[in-house]
Amino acid sequence: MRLRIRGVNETCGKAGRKPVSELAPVDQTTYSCRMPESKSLVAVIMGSKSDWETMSHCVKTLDELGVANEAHVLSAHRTPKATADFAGEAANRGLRVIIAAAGGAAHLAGVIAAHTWLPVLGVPMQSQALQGLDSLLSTAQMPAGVPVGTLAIGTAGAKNAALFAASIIALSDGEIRQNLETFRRKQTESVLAARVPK
Ligand code: RP5
Repeated sequence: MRLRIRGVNETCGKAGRKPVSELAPVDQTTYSCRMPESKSLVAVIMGSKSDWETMSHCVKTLDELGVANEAHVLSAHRTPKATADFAGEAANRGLRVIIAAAGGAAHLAGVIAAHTWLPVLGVPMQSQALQGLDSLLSTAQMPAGVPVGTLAIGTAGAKNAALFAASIIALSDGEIRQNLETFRRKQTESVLAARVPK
């Protein structure tokens, strides 16, 4: 028996409903954001401007380490075409690592990773509903084949994503390697210099 699939222009359900062909057309504008050539080695992408407070720590750390970077708001679900375009062009623009931060059903890092061979580091944002556990699982639990290197939830993850990206860049950049080593040395010194009241 052959199944008959209802055509899109057929009415279904209540009498008097307009066929789809008579309805106002859906706006199918696709938005893209072509990026200029840049000297950035790392791109920091966040799903919403509301992620900036956390991700500013990532950018600050990259700046401290002397890693040329750029930051953009792009969303896997609110700007899907622009996100795919960005990821698809990233390697040719000279980017070497992409850091992607999102909260909730956080598929941004995975979607970006699907469109580029560059290493993608995911930073789960602390969500209101589940304190970031939702973001962590949806960023980390990528099925085999398209990896996302996932960091900790929130500010710690934002800073560590910058340090991890710098380590990747340092494999082929002596200046960044020195900056990273200096960062580690100062961090060690400040911990050893710490004094408690007792
Ligand atoms: C995600 O949804 C964003 O990455 C953000 O963490 C979260 C909430 O976004 P807003 O509703 O604050 O724009 O896409």
